Amino acid sequence: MELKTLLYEKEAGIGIITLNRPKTLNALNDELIGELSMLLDVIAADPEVQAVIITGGEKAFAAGGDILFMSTADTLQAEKFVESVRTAFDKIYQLDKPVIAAISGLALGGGSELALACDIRIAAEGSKIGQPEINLGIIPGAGGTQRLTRVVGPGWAKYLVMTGLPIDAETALKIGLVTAVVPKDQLMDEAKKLAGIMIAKSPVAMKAAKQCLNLSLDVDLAAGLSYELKTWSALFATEDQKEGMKAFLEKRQPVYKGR
Ligand code: CO8
Repeated sequence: MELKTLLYEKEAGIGIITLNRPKTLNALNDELIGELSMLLDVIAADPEVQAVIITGGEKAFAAGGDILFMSTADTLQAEKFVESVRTAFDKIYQLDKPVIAAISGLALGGGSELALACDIRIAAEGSKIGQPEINLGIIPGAGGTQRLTRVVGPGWAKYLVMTGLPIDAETALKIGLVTAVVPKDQLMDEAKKLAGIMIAKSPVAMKAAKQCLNLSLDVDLAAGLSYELKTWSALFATEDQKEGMKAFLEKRQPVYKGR
C-alpha cells in the first residue's frame, strides 16, 4: 500500500503510524484520513501487529483538520469529510489491539480528537493539547465534545472547547488526558515500552478488556456489569486463560497463543 501522508513501519509486533504532512503541521485532510482508514484495515487483519502507536513530528502531533481544505466546504462537504474522519477514528477505537497516541508538540482540534480515539495517550514535555475550533467559528466535529468529556469530564472539556485555549502537557497529565509526560527524546521509547507490556498479555483477554472498557462509556452500570460477567466467563473457554493461570502456578512467564 503506497502512502503519501503517513509513514508506517512494524517493529517487534508494534505497528507504528507516523503522520507525515510536516509542511502543514500534520493537518488532517481527506487524503490523510483516507490513508489512515485503509491502513487501519490492513493492521486489523495483520496478526503480526499486536499493538499500534500513532505519532507525528517533533513540532506537531497534528494541528487539526486542514483549514485550507475546510475553508471552502459547504454543509454537505463538511459532513462528508467529518463522516470519513469518524469512520477512521472509530476504527482506532474499535480495533482489537491497543492503540497508543505518542504526542510531541501540538495536538490541536482534530489532532487532539485523533489522540482521544486512542486507548492511551502519552506526551512529550512541551506539548500542547487543545480544541481551538471555537476560534474558527465552528466546534469540534470528530469527538471533541463527546470523547473528551468522557476522558476528562465536563469541567475540563467545557474549558477546552469553550475557551479554545490549549493546555500544556503537565496540565493534561493532571486532568487525565495523558497518562505520562516524558522528555521529548524518550517519547517513542516510552510508547514502545507500554506497547511491549500490552503485547505480552493474551490478545484474547486484551480484546475483551478493550470491548468492556469501551462499553462502560455507553451503557448503564447494570448492563455494563452483565456484559463484563459474560465476557469474563467466556475467557474460561480459552487456551490463554488455562496457560495464564498454569504459568502463574508454575512460577514462569505465560506463553499466549491468542486463542
Ligand atoms: N490546517 C491547515 N494548515 C495548517 C494548520 C491547519 N490546521 N495548522 C497549521 N497549518 C499550516 C500553516 O498554515 C502554515 O502553512 P504555511 O507555511 O503555508 O503558511 C504551516 O502549517 C505552519 O504553521 P504556522 O506558520 O502557523 O506555525 P506556527 O508555529 O506559527 O503556529 C499553530 C502553529 C499555532 C498551530 C498555528 O498554525 C495554528 O493556529 N494552526 C491552526 C490550529 C487550529 O485551529 N486547529 C483546529 C483546526 S479545526 C479542526 O481541527 C476541526 C476539525 C473537525 C473534524 C475533522 C478532524 C480531522
